[in-house]
Amino acid sequence: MAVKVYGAAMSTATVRVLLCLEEMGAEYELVPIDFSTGEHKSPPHVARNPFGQVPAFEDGDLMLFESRAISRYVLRKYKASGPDLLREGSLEESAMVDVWLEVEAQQYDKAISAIYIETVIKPVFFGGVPDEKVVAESAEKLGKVLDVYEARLSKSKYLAGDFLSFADLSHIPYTHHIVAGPQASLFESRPHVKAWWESLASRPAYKKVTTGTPTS
Ligand code: GS8
Repeated sequence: MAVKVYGAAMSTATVRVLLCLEEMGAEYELVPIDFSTGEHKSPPHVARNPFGQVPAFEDGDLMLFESRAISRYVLRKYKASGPDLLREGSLEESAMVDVWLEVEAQQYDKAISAIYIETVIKPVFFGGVPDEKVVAESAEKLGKVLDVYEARLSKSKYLAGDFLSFADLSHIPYTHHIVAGPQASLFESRPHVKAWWESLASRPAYKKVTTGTPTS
């Protein structure tokens, strides 16, 4: 039986999980959750994700939430059929994957998500206008994070080392939107970050998952 992802195409956390499923060539069903009717806060969905958020994930009797934890489960479950994105065969390499996944979740996500909410979610889904002060402050924060990435990526091809890992893939969902908007120069002006992004964006899994999303 195929695993199920309860989510939405505009949800960056849902996209994180779908990218991993596609990378591993897994069979899955995407069950759409309709935010416009508040389905994410409905009792059946809250039973799947107690925070009333997407994604939620079902594999038989196992129910999971939190996109990074779901993604790790997917990468372990299907490890025989796709790239080795967690590097669990090496203590050192898997530790570096963990380091850069933490950086993504604790530094990158915080800065870039605010830009995404202001410049994509607000205007596209709520007909609102971006708060330019929030955008400018977040762009400055993101620039400082990307300076660290530029230095790191001048020493290794990918974040955790000279191998693609989940730490890289986990950046795709927000970056996909921001490189298509007014903040694209944050990426284009840093040559190693630019090359890293181009390498991620050339992956078939990226193309498959992001084609057809609202702002692609
Ligand atoms: C974040 C989930 C989340 O914010 C994860 O799964 O990684 N740390 C969690 N989901 C948003 C959609 S963006 O992907 C969501 O469901 N928002 C609705 C809400 O909070 O009410």
